[in-house]
Amino acid sequence: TRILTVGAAQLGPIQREESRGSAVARMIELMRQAKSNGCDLVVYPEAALTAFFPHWWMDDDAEIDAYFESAMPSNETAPLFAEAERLGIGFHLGYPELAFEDGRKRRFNTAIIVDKSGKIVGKYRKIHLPGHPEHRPDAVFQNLEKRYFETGNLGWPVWETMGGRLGMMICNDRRWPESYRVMGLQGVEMIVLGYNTPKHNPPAPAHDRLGNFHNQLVMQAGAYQNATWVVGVAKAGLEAGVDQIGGSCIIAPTGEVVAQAVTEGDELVVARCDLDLGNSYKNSTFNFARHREPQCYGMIVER
Ligand code: CDT
Repeated sequence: TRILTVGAAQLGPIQREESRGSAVARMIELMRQAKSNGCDLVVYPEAALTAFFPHWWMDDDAEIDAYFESAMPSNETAPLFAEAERLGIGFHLGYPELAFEDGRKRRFNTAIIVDKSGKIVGKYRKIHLPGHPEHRPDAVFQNLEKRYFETGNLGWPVWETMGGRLGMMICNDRRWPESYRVMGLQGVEMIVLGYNTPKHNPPAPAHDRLGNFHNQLVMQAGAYQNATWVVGVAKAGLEAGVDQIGGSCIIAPTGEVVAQAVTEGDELVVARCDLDLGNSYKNSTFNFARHREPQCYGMIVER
């Protein structure tokens, strides 16, 4: 057995007027709880430092950029890195990233893995961006990720760190089997992800009653079908007028939920994860080399 003890650090709402410093202080409190619960790694939500701004329309470039980080660590997140290093605990953090690449400013919905020495060992940029680029003034809230972010350009690598093979995805990525499978093909042992998922889906309100079910359904299926742990962490509760699901959970390679949040506030959920638990699946039912038939899967990448 190879045990990686993980803390899913769910955050309750962060209101528009709350500073990043205040959000980071809440995250440090959860990090300390994680350490005292024996965690090696603490996992924070998507875009964890502010209210989830794709839920409202902004025209002004400077106003948009103010929600992004152009350096990591930034001044406001430096205390989180320092505390992690002091405690000797790794963490996963989602944040909007302002990059200067290919001679222009680019915006991504990004996440990182930081190891126990405080070093950034992996970076991922969200690939499946939900929502719409145009203003929908009649909707009760916006879902403007297609306006504020570009499609991620880093693929889905996996990283050997903290004794395991770890990968990342972000929120909407978890609904797509391809996200898991690309990492599954690299032998991933734990996928960490954060999410901001409204309870109400304006284009399809009939789905609203199924939000928590679908959240769990996709992560459990992804975990089992790829013989990997999945750690999904919410920013939950009523934030800037948008009510978001909680349900942060840690899912085993068996597909079973082993720990789950019971509130919609700041809450730490802990599990001792045996990274070898997926081996019997990787060697039998999901022995990809033996049982996959990729010559039949072409349509998946052709359209
Ligand atoms: N942040 C994010 O990706 N949220 C989306 C909302 C889409 S509504 C089905 C999600 O997939 O949870």
